[in-house]
Amino acid sequence: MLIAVGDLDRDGLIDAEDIDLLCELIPNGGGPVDWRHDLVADGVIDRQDVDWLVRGILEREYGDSNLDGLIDLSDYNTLAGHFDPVGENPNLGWSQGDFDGDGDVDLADYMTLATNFDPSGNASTAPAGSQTSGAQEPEPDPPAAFPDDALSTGLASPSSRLALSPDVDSGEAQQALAAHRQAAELTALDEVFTRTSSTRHLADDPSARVTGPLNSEEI
Ligand SMILES: [Ca+2]
Ligand SMILES: [Ca+2]
Ligand SMILES: [Ca+2]
Ligand SMILES: [Ca+2]
Repeated sequence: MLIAVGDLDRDGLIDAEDIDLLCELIPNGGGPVDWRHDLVADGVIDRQDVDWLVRGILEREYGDSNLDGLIDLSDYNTLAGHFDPVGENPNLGWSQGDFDGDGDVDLADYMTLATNFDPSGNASTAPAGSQTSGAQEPEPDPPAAFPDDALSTGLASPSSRLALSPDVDSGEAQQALAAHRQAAELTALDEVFTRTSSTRHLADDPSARVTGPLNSEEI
């Protein structure tokens, strides 16, 4: 039987499980390399191979948890629902929002999704190097506080959060849904920040919210 390039677990599908499998191989990437895993054939398993699987073979982008070609509220909700910055859940993978394959669903994964947010599915293949694929650096020991620069450039910036919703195109219902989900997400993130050293409370910060018709119950 022919196995498609990229179908690492040979189940007949090229999907998120194959991405997860490839990410798990990276720490041992310098060891004996199975050529079927070495998608960018250079003798090592590394981020290049993952990039090729995601963008070249699947023609998707980081942040697309369900690999449907859109990076939208559905993906956002998936990530928010599995937000796990200390990696407590050992089963987290791409389809739960761990886009950099480091075993957690954290701020870096969130920023990847936010950066690539594209609910209209333009499927633009971004120029190499412009995306946050998480290749830059391993996470610091998870229970520690988020790096200060991540806080100042990331969640602490209301504009980076607001960027998640204005392009949603189907009107007030979508906007209300976005605002509602965002409120829930802000609350969840605040719990994280409370455990760390941050004193900022996004859920209490009107500037961090989408203002829109929100007529269902408050969280
Ligand atoms: Ca597979
Ligand atoms: Ca390679
Ligand atoms: Ca998606
Ligand atoms: Ca991650």
